[in-house]
Amino acid sequence: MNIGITVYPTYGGSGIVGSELGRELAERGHNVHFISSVMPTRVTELNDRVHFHEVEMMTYPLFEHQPYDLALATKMGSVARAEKLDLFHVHYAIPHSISGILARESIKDKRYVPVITTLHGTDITLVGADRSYLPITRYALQQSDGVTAVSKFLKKATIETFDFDDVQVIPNFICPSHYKKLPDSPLRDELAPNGELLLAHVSNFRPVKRAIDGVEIFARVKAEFPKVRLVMVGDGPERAAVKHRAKVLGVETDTIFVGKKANIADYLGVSDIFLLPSELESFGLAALEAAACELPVIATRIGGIPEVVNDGESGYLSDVGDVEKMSADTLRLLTDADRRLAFGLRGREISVQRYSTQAIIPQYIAFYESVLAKQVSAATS
Ligand code: GMT
Repeated sequence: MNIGITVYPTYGGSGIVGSELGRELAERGHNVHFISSVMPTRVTELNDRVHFHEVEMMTYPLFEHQPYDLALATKMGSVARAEKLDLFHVHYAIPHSISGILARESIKDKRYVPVITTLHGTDITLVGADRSYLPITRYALQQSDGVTAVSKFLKKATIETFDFDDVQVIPNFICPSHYKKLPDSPLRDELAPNGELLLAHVSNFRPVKRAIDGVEIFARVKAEFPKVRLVMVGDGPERAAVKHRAKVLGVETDTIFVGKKANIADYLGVSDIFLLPSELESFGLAALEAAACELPVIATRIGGIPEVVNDGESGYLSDVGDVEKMSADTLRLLTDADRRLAFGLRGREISVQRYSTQAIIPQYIAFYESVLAKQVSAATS
């Protein structure tokens, strides 16, 4: 198949999922065309099967805001015709879905290119549900030729908010040979030079991630179990506030901020426990990546997290903001190596069985085929 993929290229889990899906599809013999404003950060290699088409934007003084959605639609249409695309797969409904529909309609007398929309979370739960975007998001869902959501939670939210239920759940995925424990990595000694145990947090430091709760947990844990450090991976608006809180709590020297990293697996592979105290996660890709690296996950019982983390088996779940319980759970795992290792192994087992590329990529391919088959039968009936 010739597949056009559109993602937010630099920010967030939806861009990671769309980019890695493209790479996996190319490895399975499909031709993938990424269409976005810049090359997605996770697309590290272009080759015979992986192509990138930059959306060019004309700037004009009249435009207070540049109409990216129109430029994207134009590019999608022209790439579809030039590369004979079989389908568009857009990640995150706003505005990618609308741009795809516009592209499809603008070229349909030459070629009908169906639009598949994958919902990732805030495109439904926050942004899409806001009054300013709700009607157009509902229209995007209704007009898409196929809609998938990354968790059962998100499908339920889509039904409740948009009264739209034609959604197939295809969960996020990890490549098990990439996300794994790295027992011999020298990075471990760099981060924990005195044999400390290592807590990890990975996020974009937006308020929804509650990264401050991460240092609150760390400070409580460290008071009882001093031989521990915390590595914070990523960057975003709350990083300075988190750093400040670590200072106030007296744990700044053992809280290591490493910033944005291209390869998160390097850090997860050498850590011991993962902290994800988010207010909202429709899936929690970072929790899956951590579990695949055998890290027990301390997280909140929200959104799609309980679909990824088995409470009491591969991690512990708590109410949002309950840093006392999250600290007690972390301590329990720090002081009981057998339990920590058993939770890690169970997390790895769940990740590989349910969420490996081998399990999930065929579901996307089958979904594409079902959408294309519907098109053929509609055209011949
Ligand atoms: O967080 C967002 O605003 C959007 C989105 C993104 O692009 O990162 O995040 C969502 O998609 C991820 C990939 O499917 C999920 O793992 C995240 O849980 C989800 N974020 C939220 O629901 C807040």
